[in-house]
Amino acid sequence: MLYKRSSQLFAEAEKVIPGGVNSPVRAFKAVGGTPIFVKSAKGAYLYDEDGNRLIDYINSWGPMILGHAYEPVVEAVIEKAKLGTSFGMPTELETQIAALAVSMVPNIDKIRFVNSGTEACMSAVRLARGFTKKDKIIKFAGCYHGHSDSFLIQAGSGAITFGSPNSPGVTAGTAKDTLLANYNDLENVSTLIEANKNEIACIIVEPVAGNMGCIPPNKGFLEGLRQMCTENNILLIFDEVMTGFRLAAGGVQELSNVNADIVCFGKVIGGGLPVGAFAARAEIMNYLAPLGPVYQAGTLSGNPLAMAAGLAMLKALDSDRAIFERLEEKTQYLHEGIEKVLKENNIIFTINRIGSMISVHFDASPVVDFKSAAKGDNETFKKFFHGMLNEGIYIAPSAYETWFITDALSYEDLDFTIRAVEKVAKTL
Ligand code: KE4
Repeated sequence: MLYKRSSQLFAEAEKVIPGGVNSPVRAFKAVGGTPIFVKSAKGAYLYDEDGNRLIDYINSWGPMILGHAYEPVVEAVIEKAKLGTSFGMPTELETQIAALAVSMVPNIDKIRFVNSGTEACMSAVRLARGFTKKDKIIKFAGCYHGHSDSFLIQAGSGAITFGSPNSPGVTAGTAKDTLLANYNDLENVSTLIEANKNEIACIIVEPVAGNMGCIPPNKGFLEGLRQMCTENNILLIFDEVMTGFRLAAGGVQELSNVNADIVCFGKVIGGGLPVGAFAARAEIMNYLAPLGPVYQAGTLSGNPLAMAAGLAMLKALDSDRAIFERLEEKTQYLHEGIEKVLKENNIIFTINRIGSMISVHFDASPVVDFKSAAKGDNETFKKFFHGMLNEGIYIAPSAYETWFITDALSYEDLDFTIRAVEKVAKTL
């Protein structure tokens, strides 16, 4: 694979954009080499600036669940753009997508749209603090809820990759209100709650973690969090920015039958345009301005183009619920194929998978939390990443990410990918 043009473009970008990228994980720092500049994408494929075609397993970090340039979304955005691109005034479209989202997701009455997953999670925590009149939050090491100050404490995703899970610029005053727990460790959470009696506003959790690789909750973990929150007047926030409208129409609440108090969304809900959202029962959401005292706002919140894309996406998922089974079947097929060829080549690995999320870890032990995820052999991962790229497969440029399967992937694409893993395994 040639990357001459991408390298030239990266050198240009570095002159005017910090690190040449607008989001750190894109910079390939964890795997080395220069980032790929994409020219276009369609379905399961990316077409880069050097004319290479790549099978995409990142899909913009989750949104492109139906494949790139999905016609109904593209058409909806084009038509809407002709009627104006932003008004800063209410539109019927916002009510339509809000009503559809509320009908698809359990245990929410109202939803507020924002422009990113970070904004959704940041606002959800402020709402929880305002509603409970308590200051502290519990988050889990390795979970990532965006780059708001309160979350950059042992954060996952790019924060781990760059070894700055506790980012400079986050004040001690902020950090003291963020308590850190271990994922899948209920005893640890219970100890934190006891030590901070009546001071904790919320527990925010990725109900399926996707920012330290893919880590499903152990049996009883979410149920345990629910019970502890109910018993201690703590709000349970499910950060479903990754899992919402991906693992099921109703997300992990539907899969687990565990009800969160506030749910955060991003990625899929915007169909590839900048959309985040947070939702809860009316009693909580009515605490938000202009109805209640908790302030939250945004010039481009509910932007018509973003809402048009999101509505087209949610309509497609709502009308074809079989997609979630198709995604699960394709991901299982890929899992079994990769597992077979890695075993045949005596590679030490473990694979985590749930629904259309999967991750490959180069370590033998089960990956159930940040500590076990960090044990993965990163040198092997780097070779794997670049080997797959050379075979025309684009996976996350970091071991601390999950792959996102899209319905646009054919079984031929999956077989091609498995054969690529087989070739690369021989070089590891
Ligand atoms: P955004 O602000 O990036 O839209 O969403 C933040 C966020 C919140 N919650 C979860 C569970 C998330 O996964 C994310 C963002 N995910 C990363 C990928 N691991 C975004 C990629 C990036 O930072 O460029």
